[in-house]
Amino acid sequence: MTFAIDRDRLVDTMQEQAEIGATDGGGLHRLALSEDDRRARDWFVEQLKQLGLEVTVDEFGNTFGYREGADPDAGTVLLGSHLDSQPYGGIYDGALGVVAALEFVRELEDRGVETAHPIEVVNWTNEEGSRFQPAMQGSGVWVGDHDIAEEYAKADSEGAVLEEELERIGYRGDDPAEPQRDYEAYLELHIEQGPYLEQRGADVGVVTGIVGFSWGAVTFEGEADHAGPTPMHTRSDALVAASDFVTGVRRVPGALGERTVATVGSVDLAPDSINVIPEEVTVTWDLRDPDDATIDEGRQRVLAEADAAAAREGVDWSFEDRMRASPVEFADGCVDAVQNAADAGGYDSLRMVSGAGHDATHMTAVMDTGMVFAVSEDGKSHNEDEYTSWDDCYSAADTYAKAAYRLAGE
Ligand code: HGY
Ligand code: MN
Ligand code: MN
Repeated sequence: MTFAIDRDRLVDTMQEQAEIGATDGGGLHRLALSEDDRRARDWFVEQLKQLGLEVTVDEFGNTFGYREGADPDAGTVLLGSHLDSQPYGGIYDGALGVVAALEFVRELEDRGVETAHPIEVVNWTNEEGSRFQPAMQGSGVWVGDHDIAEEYAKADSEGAVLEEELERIGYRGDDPAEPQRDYEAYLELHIEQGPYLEQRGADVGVVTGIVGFSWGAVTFEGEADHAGPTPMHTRSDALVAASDFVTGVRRVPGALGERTVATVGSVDLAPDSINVIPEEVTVTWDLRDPDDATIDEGRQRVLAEADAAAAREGVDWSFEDRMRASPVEFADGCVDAVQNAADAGGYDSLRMVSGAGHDATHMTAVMDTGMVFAVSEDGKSHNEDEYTSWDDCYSAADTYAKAAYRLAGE
């Protein structure tokens, strides 16, 4: 039997979820543990209940829907992604993976198929790492890469504490945030968020692994003073040092690998007044590469840039690491299941490493893991203009469903 999902229902479900936290610009503002994240979670739980799945929420808000399999001894196949978004993100990032997992189970129900392996659908807490760092936080706690007490104590830029926000939205569940079952494999569908599939004219991505990360923040401390009477040569301007650092970070990848990328994405300064010399500026770094040693080398170079910039302006500086994740490779069995599914669907596929982080990064620590990519038009993402055509959404979701069906077995 060729297993295929329902295209119209996939589109309808995508449009339904996209209304929760919708922005005027056609994107999503659905920050982790916000009111809109709560509404998206409630929507997700309702979908799970309609499918008759056993719903559980763990103590970090990771939310699961479980479906029995025919073989009680077979490991559970875990499917899903995340529903939280960037401040002005697109409607596909994370959501397409959750919806594709739901559509797969809906198709099993429609066909009355009982798979050999149990199936579980998941929505991970705070994949984006925008409001609270690090990224992939919920899945990281679940596999034991983060200490839950430390993550509970994290605060956002307004001072809201993660643990209180989780309780406020009603998603601090009872289950321990760790595997409660024996798992066979994890499979995640996600948009590529880069240009390679479109450039090569491929329909779907067969993902073989994910790059590693170093995230951190540097704080420059100068001296607030009056913008008028203070002579230029006596100033200690934290923003001048930070600006010097930002251009330095931009040069770091050129000295390393061809896949190295580095970004300063967030700036916070005080006192933030037009006629006061900036006293304190905090800027973040996000450095990635497929090779672990290159990431460490890159982090050292970033810190050297901070030291040089501070010295040139005569200000103090300090830093804190915010995240360190090593590159991961996916299990051959999962990569082959995705490749065979793409071939069975008649899709042109491209094997590739993900430049974006995903919850799949952490899953490799506890089970065989694989991913399917959907085309991102113009490679755009983390932007309201993020776009994947419904045809491309379907090609990837159909590949995903076929691969999940292979892993779950009849
Ligand atoms: O940062 C990332 O790559 C992911 O979007 N959290
Ligand atoms: Mn994502
Ligand atoms: Mn993202």
